Amino acid sequence: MKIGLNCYPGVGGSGILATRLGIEFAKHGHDVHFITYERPFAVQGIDQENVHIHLVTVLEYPLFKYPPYTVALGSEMVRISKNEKLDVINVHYAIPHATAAYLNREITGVPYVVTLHGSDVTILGSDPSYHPVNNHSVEQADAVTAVSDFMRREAYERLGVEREVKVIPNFVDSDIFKPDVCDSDIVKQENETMIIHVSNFRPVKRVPDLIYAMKIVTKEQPNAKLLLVGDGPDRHSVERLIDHLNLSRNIRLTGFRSDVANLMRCSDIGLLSSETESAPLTLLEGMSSGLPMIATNVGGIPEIIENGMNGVIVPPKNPEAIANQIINLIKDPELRTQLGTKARETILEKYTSEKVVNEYIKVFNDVING
Ligand code: GMT
Repeated sequence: MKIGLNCYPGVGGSGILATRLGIEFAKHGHDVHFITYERPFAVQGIDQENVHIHLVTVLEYPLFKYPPYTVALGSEMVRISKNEKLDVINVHYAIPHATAAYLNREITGVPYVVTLHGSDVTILGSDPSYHPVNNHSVEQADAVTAVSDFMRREAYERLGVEREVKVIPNFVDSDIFKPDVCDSDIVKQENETMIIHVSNFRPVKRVPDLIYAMKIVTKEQPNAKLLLVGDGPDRHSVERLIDHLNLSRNIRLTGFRSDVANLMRCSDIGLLSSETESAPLTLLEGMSSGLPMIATNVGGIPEIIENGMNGVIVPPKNPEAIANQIINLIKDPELRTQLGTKARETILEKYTSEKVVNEYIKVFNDVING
């Protein structure tokens, strides 16, 4: 099958998911054509014969205050659909990708599948400045998928979508993210408990909540260490807060790391404090690594974590609740092991690449065969 894949190529979860999916499609023998404005972050360094990258050229012109990206993307989709004889295009994150794919189908007849991820539905998609065109482009798609049941409900309730939306969950490479020997330059002392948080430091991740939680935790457990992995808009304010609360001995910021799987393996507890999420990849990665994850009770998270069984759920915007659960897990290594083991089992049962890739391929086949 010749599959066009379109996404935001940066470090956002939807782009990472789409690129990991593309790599998996290619491993299954399909021809994959990424159509994006730059080489996707997650395919850097991956050279597979049947993975092709086509970059969208956005022409600047003095008249334009806002260069018309949707027209440029649609035009590149048309070029690739015709030249490569694509069977289907799968766009990740609806705005504006679904509209470009809709235009492409008008011109070339190539069907498109929209995958809904997050703010393309919850915030932007429902805003009047985007809603009429975005809604139409989603409604008219040959198939629509969402990464969680929460996202599907949001599509109905916020976007006003009336058509069928199929839930295909996100996935994690359980061979990369797996419990194993810790092999990293970031080594903890024997009496320390290492807690890890990985994110893009956007306000929605509420990283400061973790810092306030650590202030409480370290009063009782001075050997608790928090590793903050990643980078983004809140990083500087988080650094200042750590200094202000005198926590630099207990919290370390690593910036971007390419060895997240290793860092997770070297940790004892994972944390996610977001105020909303549809199906967070870092949660799946932590669980796949056998970590007991503490995560907020928002969006699609309760679909993945069953509280007290394969992880711990806490109310959002509540550092004290996070702190209490961290302390509880520090004191109870047996519970950590129990939750981590169940977490890994959950991943192997529901969130493997094999399972998810097959579901996407089935949707594509159904679309192609009408
Ligand atoms: O929707 C966003 O704000 C960004 C989007 C992205 O591209 O990172 O994130 C969403 O998609 C990810 C991949 O499916 C999910 O892991 C994230 O939970 C989701 N983020 C939100 O819903 C805030």
